[in-house]
Amino acid sequence: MTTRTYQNLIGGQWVPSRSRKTFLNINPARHDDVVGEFQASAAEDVDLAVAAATEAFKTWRLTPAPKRAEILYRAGQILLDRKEQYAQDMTREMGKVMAETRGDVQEAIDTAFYMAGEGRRLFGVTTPSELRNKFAMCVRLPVGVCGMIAPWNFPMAIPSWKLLPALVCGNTCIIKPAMDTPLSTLNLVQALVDAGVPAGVVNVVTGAGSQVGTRLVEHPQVQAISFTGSSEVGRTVGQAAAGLFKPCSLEMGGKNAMIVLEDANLDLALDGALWGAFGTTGQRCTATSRITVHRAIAKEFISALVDRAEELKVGDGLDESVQMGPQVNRQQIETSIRYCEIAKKEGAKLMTGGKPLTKGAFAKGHFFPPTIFAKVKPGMRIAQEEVFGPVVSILECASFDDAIAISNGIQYGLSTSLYTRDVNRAFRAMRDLEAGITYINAPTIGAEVHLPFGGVKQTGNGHREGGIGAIDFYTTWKSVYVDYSDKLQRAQIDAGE
Ligand code: UN1
Repeated sequence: MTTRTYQNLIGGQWVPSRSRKTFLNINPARHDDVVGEFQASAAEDVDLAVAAATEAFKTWRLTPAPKRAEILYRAGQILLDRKEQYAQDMTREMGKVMAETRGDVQEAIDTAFYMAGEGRRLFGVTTPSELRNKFAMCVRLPVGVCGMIAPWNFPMAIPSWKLLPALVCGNTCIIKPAMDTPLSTLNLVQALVDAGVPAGVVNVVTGAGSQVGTRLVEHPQVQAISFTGSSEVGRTVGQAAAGLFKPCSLEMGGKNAMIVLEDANLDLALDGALWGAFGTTGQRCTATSRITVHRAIAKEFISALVDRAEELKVGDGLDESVQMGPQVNRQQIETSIRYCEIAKKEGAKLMTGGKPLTKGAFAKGHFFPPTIFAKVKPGMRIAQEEVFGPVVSILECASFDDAIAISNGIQYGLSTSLYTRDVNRAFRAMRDLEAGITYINAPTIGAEVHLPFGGVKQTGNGHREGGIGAIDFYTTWKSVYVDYSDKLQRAQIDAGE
């Protein structure tokens, strides 16, 4: 089979990078399967995309929001028609199993329909003036040209969280997909193009962060940056954006804790733990990577979790019977290996997994088994640092308060979860867990698109994606005063008599 070459989308045209350099996108489950050849772009390609987006902004910002929304709605319908194909493409480039890639495409569909509805809302505020015959209101205006840097773990959903609210608000966009998963972003954008998005309103430039991402962040005509990825890169992005006073939304790491109290429904907690820890091969920002279990049930819980984890079928996600796919690339496998070594040295007890799977059907891919460490102490690195792989740490607690303190005792604050049947403790946890998201009787994953998504502490810098949080990021407030008194009225000075 010949390898298909994919191009950048700039100003409505599919074009190669100026340098003509390309890179290959390889299936992480089968290294001899080349998904496609993509453009290895550089700063000059970004500059062309920014010029196109700047030009397109002149008319897109004046297109009525309900009309912009109709394009999003049509894109949602197109994605629905192509869901199966796009899910297969995603499993091939990213590895997660088909049920999950269907979910990823569905998340983009949900975002399209939700944001299409927003076209007839985008509510502002009216408020009384302190003066007579004067009207006061706040309206939302688009920010301008937005630069977006997307991760590989939700290669269509997360780009949709960025592109679709930005578009309905009247912004134009340049998106840089992750190098491991450019096809899913191109598929999303193809749906937008087919739905009628005008030339230059959405541009895609593929390539390395050091080339494309850096230029996007630094380009003076890019008015806002949205980044999802590692804390290390996020810090660089945030610092560069801060120097230019550019609004910048950062969504980064997590070390998400599930608490299982002694009164929990254990079967339910086990189902949740397996899905939270090993869904997407543990490669979610929201993955359950710490489980704090009450000591009264710890033994029973750990042994059942190990049994269930060992039963999970690992393999190529295109096989519908497989429950956990590969990791996305070699570096991720190396990180998993490194953290297993660290955990063992720290004195944690390896209960299952811990070494890459390399034999037989696994030889051609990046496979790592479900891995569980018990006897983990809160201060250990395996309890503090993000692995982003199928590795979960189990800690024990003596009480509810102890569990909350353990959960909060980290630098991150994305997602948390509590299993209990006690409504009082559930409500205290909702209040006291330091995280942007708390689940009761459900694992740390499973965010829905119409609620704000993001975290506290070092997970982010205070912005939210999803729901109204996204609308807030992609609009800027303008306060408008209309004086219809026909005389000069001075705020704070004239009494408004
Ligand atoms: C992520 O964790 O990287 O909440 C995104 C979830 C998904 C999105 C996760 N809807 O699990």
